[in-house]
Amino acid sequence: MLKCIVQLEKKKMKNKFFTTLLFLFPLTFLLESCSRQNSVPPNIVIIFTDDQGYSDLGSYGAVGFETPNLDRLANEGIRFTDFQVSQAVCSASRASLLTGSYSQRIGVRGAYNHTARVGLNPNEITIAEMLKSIGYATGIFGKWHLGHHKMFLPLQQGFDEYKGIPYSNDMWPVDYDGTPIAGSYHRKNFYPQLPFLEGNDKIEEIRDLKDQDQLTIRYTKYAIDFIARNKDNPFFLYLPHSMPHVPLGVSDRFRGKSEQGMYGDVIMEIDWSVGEILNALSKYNLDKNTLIIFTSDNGPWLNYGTHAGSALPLREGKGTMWEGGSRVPCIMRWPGKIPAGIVSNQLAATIDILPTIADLTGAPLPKKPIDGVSIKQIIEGDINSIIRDDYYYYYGGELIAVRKGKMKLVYPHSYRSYEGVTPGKDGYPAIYKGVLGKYATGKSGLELYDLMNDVGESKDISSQYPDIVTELEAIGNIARKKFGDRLRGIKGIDVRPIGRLDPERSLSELKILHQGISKKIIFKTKFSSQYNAKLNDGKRGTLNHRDSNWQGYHGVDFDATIDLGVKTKVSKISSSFLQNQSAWIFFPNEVDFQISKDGINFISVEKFKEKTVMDPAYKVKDFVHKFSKREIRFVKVKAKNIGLCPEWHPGAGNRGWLFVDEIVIN
Ligand SMILES: [Ca+2]
Ligand SMILES: [Ca+2]
Repeated sequence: MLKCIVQLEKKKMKNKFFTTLLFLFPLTFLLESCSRQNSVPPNIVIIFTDDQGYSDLGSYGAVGFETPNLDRLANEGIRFTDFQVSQAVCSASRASLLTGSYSQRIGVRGAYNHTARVGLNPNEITIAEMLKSIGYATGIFGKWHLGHHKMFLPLQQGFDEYKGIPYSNDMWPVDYDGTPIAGSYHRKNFYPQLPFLEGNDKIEEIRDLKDQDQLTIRYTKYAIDFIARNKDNPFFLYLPHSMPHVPLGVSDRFRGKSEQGMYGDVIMEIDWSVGEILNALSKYNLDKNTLIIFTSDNGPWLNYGTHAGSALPLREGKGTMWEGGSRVPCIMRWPGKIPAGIVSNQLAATIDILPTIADLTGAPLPKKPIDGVSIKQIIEGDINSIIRDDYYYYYGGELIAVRKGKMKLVYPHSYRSYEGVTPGKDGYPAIYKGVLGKYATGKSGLELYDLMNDVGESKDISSQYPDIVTELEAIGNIARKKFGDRLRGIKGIDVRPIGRLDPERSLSELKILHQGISKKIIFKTKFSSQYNAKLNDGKRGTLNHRDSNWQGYHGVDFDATIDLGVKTKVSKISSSFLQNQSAWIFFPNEVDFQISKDGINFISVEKFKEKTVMDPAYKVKDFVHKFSKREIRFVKVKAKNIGLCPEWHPGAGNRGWLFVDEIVIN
């Protein structure tokens, strides 16, 4: 009670009531009540590594290198053995950590490169915004990867300060062995120089491995400086390391120090960094008022072999939703609050971090629905309490698996596989079937695994436990209804839009009434089975070519005729086409509108010619022909596909796509 009064009255130091209090209570008692340990919300430090495997820490069974500081963190706090990311890939995983939502809910998928025109929607509330709202200082030092355009950068998502790289450290014009290849013919020439940002501005470039070698030290230095500057106020420090994502970089101090090799050296340096953070907290007497969370964004990138970590005994790695991809190490430490040396085997996830922090700090939760739950009870020592009983494993829009307790139901799907592929070494990915960096493809059926007794997902027990399968299917059905499932062509009702750099079409443009709706269409050319939207349903496409309102033609022209059934007075014909050159979708080179009364003799009423130009923007172009009312029955729209991707395009020589969404007749 007194503590609260003291806090509330802090600003009114001079008022009489407070002076009276000073007289009434011994000064020492009052000072203790005011000390940061008791009355101020905790500082939050999240250290997030990139592609570090489940078993790449001493306390998780690392082989060939030691992690004394991380082990100390585990000895002084809680270690989770069943901790999940939302998708085993950078951008999606980061979006979940910062918003407490399944990435599927908020539309973030995959790993953005420099061509991305999307990012975490600025309307989403991040941990930084949440904590800023109750007065925290907020800083991020490291890899962002939630959109590199200004509107998506950390300063626009609740962070006071930012230093680091906007996306992955391998998105640069440098060969796997470290040779800069800018200007020469090379697949990595697709990338511009890797920018290093301060705030919203590029301040330098990471141009070679020597620059990469300094990243861990630099991020650590910035982090410690941030702690020093904010030692007297609550702060949120987010330290998303670029390492151990390839290309590996390590300073001379740790190079050659581990038995494992370069990867072990890199983890040892990260471990050193954790030690530096611990030292800084201790130096400023912040230990007892700081929650540190250490975890990784996804499992190891196994086809980099000696430059990759390990998730053993888990199955597969990064890019898959087998446990090796989705299950990551996680340690939390808060002396005095989290009992020392405890281990929880309960299911928990990065999406639970935001609500847990809200619970611990009193910060208000985001107003929009999120998916995480507070695991405060577990970290305070009730290690066996079941707070999260189910979980959805999505990857790239597909519902791959669902969990209930230790049971995991995997749906039939194709997946990237590292099995049977000889991994690469010294910074090179595997060569599979003669192609550098290619993955094998695995295929699963409907499979049930008991992760309690078979954490390596080796024994499908679905036929023995049909009731459990049914029970888990029900969870999967809820997931699909809420968030959709590309494997089954289902759109979710609870999804929120991704942030877009390019202006999106308005709702009135997306749903329209016209005379062609439900009328018969005759297609002369073949559209893709994947992009098979209707052109006579009054629905038009958004900038997302996967929104199921686009019809796609792969290297093929478009030629379709609508039969209105009877002669109809018409004054306007229009069709729109999509451009998203990063997805190999181009505007047509020619659009031809034709009309006919009998379906035999067609008159071309207007032909539009388009020149293909390099343009990274996602755009929809509406081709419209207007005329004074005429009685017609048939409308034909023809559009010429670009054919092959142009010379300047990364897909040069491969078939380009043409996307059309509706034949609108008024
Ligand atoms: Ca990653
Ligand atoms: Ca349509």
